[in-house]
Amino acid sequence: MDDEKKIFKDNVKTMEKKDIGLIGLGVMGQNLTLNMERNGYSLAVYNRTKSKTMAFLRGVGKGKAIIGYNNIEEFCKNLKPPRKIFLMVKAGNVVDHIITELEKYIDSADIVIDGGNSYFMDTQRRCVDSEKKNYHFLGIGISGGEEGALRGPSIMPGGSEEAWENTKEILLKIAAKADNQPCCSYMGSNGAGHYVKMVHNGIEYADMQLIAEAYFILKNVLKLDATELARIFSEWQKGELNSYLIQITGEIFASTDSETGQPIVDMILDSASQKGTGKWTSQNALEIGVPVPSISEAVHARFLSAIKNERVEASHLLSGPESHYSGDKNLLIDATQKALYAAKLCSYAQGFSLLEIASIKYNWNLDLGKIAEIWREGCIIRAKFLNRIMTAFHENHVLKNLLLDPYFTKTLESNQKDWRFVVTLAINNGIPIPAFSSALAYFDGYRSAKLPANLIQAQREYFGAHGFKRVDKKNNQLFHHHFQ
Ligand code: NBP
Repeated sequence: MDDEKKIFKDNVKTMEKKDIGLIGLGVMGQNLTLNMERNGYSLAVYNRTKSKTMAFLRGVGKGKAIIGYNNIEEFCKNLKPPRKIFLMVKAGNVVDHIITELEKYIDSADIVIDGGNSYFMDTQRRCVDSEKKNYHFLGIGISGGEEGALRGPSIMPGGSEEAWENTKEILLKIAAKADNQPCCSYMGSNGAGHYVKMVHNGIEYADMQLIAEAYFILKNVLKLDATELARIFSEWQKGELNSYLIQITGEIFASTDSETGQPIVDMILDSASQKGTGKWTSQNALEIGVPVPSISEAVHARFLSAIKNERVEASHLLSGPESHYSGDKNLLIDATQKALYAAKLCSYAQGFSLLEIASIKYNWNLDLGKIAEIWREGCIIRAKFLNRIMTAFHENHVLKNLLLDPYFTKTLESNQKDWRFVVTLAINNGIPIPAFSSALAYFDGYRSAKLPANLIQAQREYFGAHGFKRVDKKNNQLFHHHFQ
């Protein structure tokens, strides 16, 4: 028996069919496999690149109830009915390609589960296809990265309700737990799970950008070094800002580069990448007409960061104010903390408002309180204040916007002086803060009974005779005016 065959065979404890199949042994697939095995399930795994399967079974998968296959037909034959097959592959055409292959070997009660970051409209199409072809399809959002996949992610399933009933025991077991409750709940039909995950990522973009802006203000105005920043973030972690992202940011500041001994953050090029989920959130919000300026600004900020060479050239030609602050250092650190918290509340309010409108538009009946509940552990945006969001929606099922909840109203009232101070200071110092300032503009716009849109309507009427509603008439009738 050659070495390869031996490796695949070594892991077979019994010749029994396996409980679950998983395709795609990348970062997420490997860790989810280990998570499911640890929770008592046997697995069959398949990966396009055979050597990766071998390395996995020889390494962390060794001696476990996991068997590897080199072809999809054999892989399918060795799964218990109804088959439950997880796809943990790159989103897009790859998913369609694998589904087409699987369709040759699966039966009517079988369940295909796409756990990647698929676009929700692709999931909707795949759900329709699966119904026509008489099998079940689940599109599940999984958040938590490598660590979450292994120890317990936050899971957002959507699609066939029957498939959810048949897989929920597994999903609830492998999910993270908050207050002993699984961070996993059925979101709704067709693309609901992937939509909720997409908005999760949109909020994540805004959250990361806000933290980056707070860092930039403290670094440029107060000239703080990484050691001081690490101390400040670990202090913030003890308060209202307590969250996974604040925690890892503190740890990042404390970490040094092994080559130079410098703080690692200072050695990393200031050019951010993205995989598209933030952009999708922003695009869909534009499509259905929901304002999410802080999420969109976070996406734009990554694009702007990515044109590094152009920025370097521009920096020699375009001038701005020198950084200057003569006030109290601790006062500014404290104000930045309050501003960050207020801006963060506003960006979460935008994300949840998008979920609310999308739920109506796509007929999902999303439970916003439940979504906050399952984001409290396991996922990247897990944060202490998600308890506040959960309570807000549980106490008021028809809450239109989180900003109207008493806790949010009170917090924004008490933090806004510092928020305005920090935004003004950053602008006067020429520090770009698109997320901080757009969140403030959202807050000011949302709380304004009157906005200057009357003038916009007048301009539209002037050049296009589009019509306008009048302040002194209650009905929706459109009026016209001759300007000359
Ligand atoms: P990786 O890049 O680590 O792995 C990608 C997997 O897709 C590999 O198994 C790869 O096989 C497979 N694959 C590709 Br690429 N092209 C293929 C093809 N044409 N046919 C068959 N298989 C193909 O990704 P990952 O980080 O594990 O992410 C997997 C999914 O989970 C993605 O949709 C991702 O967006 C999502 N997700 C990732 C995270 C995260 O933190 N990483 C979090 C949440 C969700 P190969 O080995 O042969 O190349």
